[in-house]
Amino acid sequence: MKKQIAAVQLTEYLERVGVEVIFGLSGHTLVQMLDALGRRNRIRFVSCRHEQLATHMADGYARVSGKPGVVMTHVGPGLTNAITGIATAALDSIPLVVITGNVQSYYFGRGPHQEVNLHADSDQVEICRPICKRVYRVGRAEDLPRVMERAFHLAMSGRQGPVLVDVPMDFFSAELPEGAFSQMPAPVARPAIDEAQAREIAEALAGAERPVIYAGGGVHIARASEELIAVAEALDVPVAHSLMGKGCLPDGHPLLLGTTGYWGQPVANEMCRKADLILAVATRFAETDSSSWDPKHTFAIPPTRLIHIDIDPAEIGRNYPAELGVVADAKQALGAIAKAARHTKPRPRPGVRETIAQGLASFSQNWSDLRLSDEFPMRPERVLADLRKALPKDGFVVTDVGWNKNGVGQQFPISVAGTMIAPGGMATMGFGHAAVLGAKFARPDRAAVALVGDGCFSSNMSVLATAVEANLPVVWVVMDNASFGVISSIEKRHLGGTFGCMFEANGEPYHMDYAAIARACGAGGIMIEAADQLEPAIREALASGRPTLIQAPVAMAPTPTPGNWDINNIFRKPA
Ligand SMILES: Cc1ncc(C[n+]2csc(CCOP(=O)(O)OP(=O)(O)O)c2C)c(N)n1
Ligand SMILES: [Mg+2]
Repeated sequence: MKKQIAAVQLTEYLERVGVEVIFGLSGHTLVQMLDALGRRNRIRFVSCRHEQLATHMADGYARVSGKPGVVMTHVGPGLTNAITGIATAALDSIPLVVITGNVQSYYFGRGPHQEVNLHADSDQVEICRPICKRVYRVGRAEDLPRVMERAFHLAMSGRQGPVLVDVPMDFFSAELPEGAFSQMPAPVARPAIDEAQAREIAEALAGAERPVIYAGGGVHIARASEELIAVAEALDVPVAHSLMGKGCLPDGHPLLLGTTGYWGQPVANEMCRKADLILAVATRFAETDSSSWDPKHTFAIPPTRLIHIDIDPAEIGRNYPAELGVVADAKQALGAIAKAARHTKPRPRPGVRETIAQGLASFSQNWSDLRLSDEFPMRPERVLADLRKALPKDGFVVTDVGWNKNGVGQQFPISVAGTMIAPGGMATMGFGHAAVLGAKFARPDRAAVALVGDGCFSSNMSVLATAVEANLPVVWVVMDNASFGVISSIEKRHLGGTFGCMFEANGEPYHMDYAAIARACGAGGIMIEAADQLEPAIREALASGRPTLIQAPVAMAPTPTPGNWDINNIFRKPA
């Protein structure tokens, strides 16, 4: 029987599975794979300078493309560097297949170079167990085809997430019979609800006095926003959403309440709290979206009745008791409910649209002047407003954590579903400036801007090199306040100081010249020196066709917090 090297066959298999890009970083354990990828030259290999960034890039790619992101890392430090990115994907239910090299199988346990073996021989996979749907350490070269099929199947099925495939390096070089990689992942029908259940839910919403639909990030993963709009409109039900659900209805839709929780909209919190029935779809009722589950603020369930649809049975009943839980794909379920809704007559709910419009308008008074402010360093609200003007409606805004995420969640209109990308569950600093590269790779025809803080950007600036090398014309808008701003605000508010949160050198605020660093890396770099320079700079950067960093000095200014966050009850000033 003819034989072929496993790495060559794996490369061809990845092509057949539909992989178009792998984000990774080399190491001796990967050399056979890199050679195979390079010789075929069909899958792009984006060579990164840090594995965390590679994983965030693959994550951004997966969020936009709807396909699994593929990452390749070296043994030991290669994999441990990737942990934060894998965890970030896991907590946002993003499918990744992470292929990691390991030491030679025949030296397991003897302590070969870079082996992790404190508790068991070559057991680096154990580090990933809590953050993966499944970890595989391939036991024999012959198992590699089966394990790869399992990895793609598991990453994409049910609640999506990362799967790790750990491959002793000698297996990549092993010869396997040609055609060894014959098993393709099966197309899997998503869990559905039946007609009777759909009718029951549609009728419950139609008959309710103050119903609300609450949409989570899973609505975007399932690409279900059209179906969601159809349900809301057919039954005349307002829609609130989590941070990750933002964009589920286009901005300005008369039934759109906006984001709930600590950094949300008062009218969204109010209507959710007073609802008699909530249909929650693809959400885990995360802490900050739910005002730390305090019934005085966002959700009071019970007495509010809850119908909860989620792909993962573990989410149903976890934070709030549901009168009906449904395990289903959001797109299928909402489609079925929209169909059933055509046969119902929703109860008239006069004044709902007016209440929403007034609520949103009166809260936005908080920043309507600030959006136009010429102050310099800039008001962050002006940064948002100018970015919104310059970014096409279908362009991506990728946030990190900090003012950028809180501000975008609350104050940045999104009118095309899936165009806001943020690290929700892990709230990982260092996500946005890398994930934007993956988003751009997936949709090169659309603009992609990362809005990030200076803390984030300076945590790992090698994204600049990767964007230049991979020729990905992304734009980074770096909000420079010389601090870990949101944390310094919390410290200041509760304890009076900002120790450990400010960037300082020789007792002065320490502003790095990120624009110059970008230019030194071969990217564009623009330093903003007056507020009115930002919007034209963003337009110029987007039109330039090259990766460009725009540094915007900003004032320290917290976002309004109409909801509740339990941490505010904890800190005590020492006597
Ligand atoms: C990896 C990681 N470390 C620490 C934190 C805690 N944290 C949340 S926001 C933040 C500050 C972010 O600073 P910056 O990027 O400058 O944004 P700013 O708050 O100034 O707007 C920190 C340290 C985190 N979320 N992730
Ligand atoms: Mg900052």
